[in-house]
Amino acid sequence: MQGVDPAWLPDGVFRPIGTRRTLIRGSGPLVDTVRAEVAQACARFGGAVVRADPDLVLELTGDDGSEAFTYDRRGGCTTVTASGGAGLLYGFFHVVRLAEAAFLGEARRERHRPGLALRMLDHWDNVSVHPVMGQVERGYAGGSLFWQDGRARGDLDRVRAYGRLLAACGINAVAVNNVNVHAAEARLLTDRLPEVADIAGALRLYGIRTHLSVTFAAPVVLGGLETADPLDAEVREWWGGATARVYSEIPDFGGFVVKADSEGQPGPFAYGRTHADGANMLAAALEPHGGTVHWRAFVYDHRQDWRDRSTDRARAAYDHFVPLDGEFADNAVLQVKHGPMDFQVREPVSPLIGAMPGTRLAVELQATQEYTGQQRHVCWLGPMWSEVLRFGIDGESSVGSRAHGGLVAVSDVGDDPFWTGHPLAQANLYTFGRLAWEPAADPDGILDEWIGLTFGDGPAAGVRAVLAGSWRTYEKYTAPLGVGFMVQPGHHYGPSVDGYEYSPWGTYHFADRDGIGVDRSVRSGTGYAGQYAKPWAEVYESLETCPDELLLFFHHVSYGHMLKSGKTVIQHIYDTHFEGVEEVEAGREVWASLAELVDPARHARVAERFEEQLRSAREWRDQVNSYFFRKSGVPDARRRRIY
Ligand code: GCV
Repeated sequence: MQGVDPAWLPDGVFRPIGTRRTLIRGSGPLVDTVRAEVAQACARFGGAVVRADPDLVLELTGDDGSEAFTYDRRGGCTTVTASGGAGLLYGFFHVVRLAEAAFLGEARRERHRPGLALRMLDHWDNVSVHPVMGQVERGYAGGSLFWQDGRARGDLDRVRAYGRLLAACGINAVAVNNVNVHAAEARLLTDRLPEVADIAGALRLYGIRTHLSVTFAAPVVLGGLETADPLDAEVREWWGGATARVYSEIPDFGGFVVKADSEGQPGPFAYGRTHADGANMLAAALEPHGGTVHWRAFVYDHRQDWRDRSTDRARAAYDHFVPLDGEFADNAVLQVKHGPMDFQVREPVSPLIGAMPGTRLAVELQATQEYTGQQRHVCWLGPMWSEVLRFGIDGESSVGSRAHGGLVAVSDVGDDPFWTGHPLAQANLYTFGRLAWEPAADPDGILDEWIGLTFGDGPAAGVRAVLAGSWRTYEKYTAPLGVGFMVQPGHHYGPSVDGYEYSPWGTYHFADRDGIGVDRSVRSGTGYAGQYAKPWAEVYESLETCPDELLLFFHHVSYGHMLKSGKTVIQHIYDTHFEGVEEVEAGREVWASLAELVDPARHARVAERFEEQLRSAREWRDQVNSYFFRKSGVPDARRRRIY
């Protein structure tokens, strides 16, 4: 596609396959996709699709829908076998990733299967441009890939190319519209369904199922009923009929995503019903067709009085949903944000994830960088996500192993030529897919894989240096020690230490002249720390054992409080903010040194973003340092410039 960055699938990565003789056995739509891929690579590099004497065999042995594949290397031949079309597709991309190594060496047999069955991207895309949120809510990569001029795109080439990129990192589900469902978008469920079907048709070629965000009020706003009460027979019938019509147009439709009773979206509370009642009604409508409802747990009071110290937003999801454990239908998945607040650069893992053993949970991450630099800053989130997925909920079983309902990320993609606005933000998308496939994978290995595919060897060390520590760098120059927010209200870009301090959103830091932080202990605070299983409830409860990086999330301490690092809180704030900016300066220099080794357009885009990142990081440093110097009166031990 002209003018569009090839991301992790540049032509060159197909050379090892494209120069070989490949035998393809089996039939079906995904085998056709694989065959077309191989044929295209051979046309470019001189290999062939053959009937005998192959170097590579790609074989579909059945049709059981499995995504697993076997990779086998023996007698100078490489074989991928799968019993489902998707497995063959993933096996093909596995060979692409291995490059020459797929055709070297002897006697290797490996079985690959995804750790999580559902690996999904949620797009917060609006069909029409929303007056406040724009077309893509919290989108930093241009307009929507799916919707243009108030309709589904007529030309779906870009959507197909997106599907291809996603399949190459293992993603198998996409929700195509915003969880805040506005008037036009509500109709995607009914009279505008053919537009969704067109998109689903393009994504299906790469094994991706399409999901739709729906409004809980649909029976009223679309069906003309007087109620959306989930226990009302007519309402249930309406949903049953609407869902059946979806499946008649999109037989492999994945299901619904629902944000209910959250930030103004309608939900079951209006009818005195529980969230299990609401989710189960939709689950019942989807069940005959094999679909799933993803019901979001992001339910909290966004009209809180800041004076009210008894309400703690961090507690909300647990308080609302844990009493409902065991009540959700088998095809209802509760989708939980990975942290208790809202995708801050540092949050503890949501205690809900460990507290609902009788419910299928999906964990939601945010690839779109709402609070992590909005794709103007380099911030590779792989280490943070990996920490979340490997977190031992009860000291043992990991989040990754509890996410039976899958791993979901809010997509960072738009119609930008580089897909993600900041070209290096592609690494987040890729890392998400690979971690969803293998939640225990080493994120650094995934980063190397992405760099190798996207850039080749030349600039690899430099690109790695820019990305590897970028999440910690971002953390250093923004809100300290897990306290979060301190962003400009509304758009959430750039610093405003008190921006949300006296607001109704429940996101406070409580800084005064003596100290800072939120007391969430059981002993003297909101009791949030007690929502964790052992050992975490005790670890977080105590000032002695609470990890430094989360200290202000769990405790209110004085500026002179000594961290485990041996620094006081105030000196930590000063030091990290100076260091963070220095690290951005260093990253910018490294990037500049790669000019000859990186495609000029891509290089220029990143270079331009680095200028803004540096400006913004300095602003963060100076506002945060000045704020705390003025509040505390404690000077920087190193006497650096604070305003
Ligand atoms: C789609 C945060 C964001 C909202 C988003 C919401 C959610 O509050 O700022 O834009 O809405 O999360 O996850 O539903």
